[in-house]
Amino acid sequence: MAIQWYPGHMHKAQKEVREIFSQIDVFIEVLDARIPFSSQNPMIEEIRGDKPTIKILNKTDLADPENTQAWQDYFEQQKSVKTLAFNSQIGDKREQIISMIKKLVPEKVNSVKTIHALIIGIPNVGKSTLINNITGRTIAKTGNEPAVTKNQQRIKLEEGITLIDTPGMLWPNIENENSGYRLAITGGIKETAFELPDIASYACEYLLSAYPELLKERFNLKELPLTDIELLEAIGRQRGCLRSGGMVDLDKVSRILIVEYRDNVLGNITLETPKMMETELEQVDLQRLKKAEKLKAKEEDKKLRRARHKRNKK
Ligand SMILES: Nc1nc2c(ncn2[C@@H]2O[C@H](COP(=O)(O)OP(=O)(O)OP(=O)(O)O)[C@@H](O)[C@H]2O)c(=O)[nH]1
Ligand SMILES: [Mg+2]
Repeated sequence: MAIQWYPGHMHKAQKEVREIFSQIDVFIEVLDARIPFSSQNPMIEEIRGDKPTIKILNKTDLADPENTQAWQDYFEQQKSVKTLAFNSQIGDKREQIISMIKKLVPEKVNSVKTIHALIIGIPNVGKSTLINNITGRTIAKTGNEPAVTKNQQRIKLEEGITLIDTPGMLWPNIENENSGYRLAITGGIKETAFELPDIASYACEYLLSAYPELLKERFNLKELPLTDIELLEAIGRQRGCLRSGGMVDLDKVSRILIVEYRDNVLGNITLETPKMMETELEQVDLQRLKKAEKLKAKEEDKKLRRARHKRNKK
């Protein structure tokens, strides 16, 4: 089952962004460095068009540095996009962000006009933390769960820049199922929208192929099992997550794995690479094509039946 989460407040949030679109000089799209592609909201891409954009790969302290660089190179090829690898819990790149914003809107730099920078992105990615980091004060409410910010908030900086914080937004149809899983694993989707063992199994399958050594080390496993479920069971036994009768408690061990992943206890792990996304996007295109063909066949069948019905009536 595909994972989806698009509550009403997100629909409202995207409408409100569209309403102020003409005021915006720069889009600052905050991405999760562990899932730079899956945390890109296609609806935001569509809204921003060609407006100057800084894609901030945030939470780099949790991601695999090599992959972060690969993703920056990938995004920098896009029209009017600059990137910045960031850890918004540390305040060391404030000046860099300010100067990047100014460079993108040179016409307003020495004028009385304020530069409006919209901070936008999926839930729980660190938008409000970034704002607090830039201002050096706790202005925006933050929290380790999705949908903390509920309304737009404007913050004026001394440098002639107004930052606009926005509620985290997902989109109505996450077509790439893999992205749904990754968004759930990293914490961008509310827990009621998925089953923990499903996303933990997905994580296990990926970790077995991409980061086997980190798994061995963290869970004291000399040999790794071959399948995701076997791995979950091995971790469960190792951590004493057992039900009466000795069966592994899958809910419990799944929670342990996901929490340890999110808390960076397993190590610096990125869940997707540009190469993986290429393949997945091809699959999505194929799915779309199949869906369109099915729909067409259904329509034609309907037409035929209507014509037959008419003939029979005569
Ligand atoms: N490790 C790490 N954690 C971060 C970073 N930036 C933010 N966080 C944490 O991520 C969680 C979410 O941060 P917020 O700033 O509330 O995220 P948001 O994007 O504003 O979330 P919504 O308002 O719900 O859309 C908080 O627990 C932050 O402390 C980072 O660079 N590294
Ligand atoms: Mg927020």
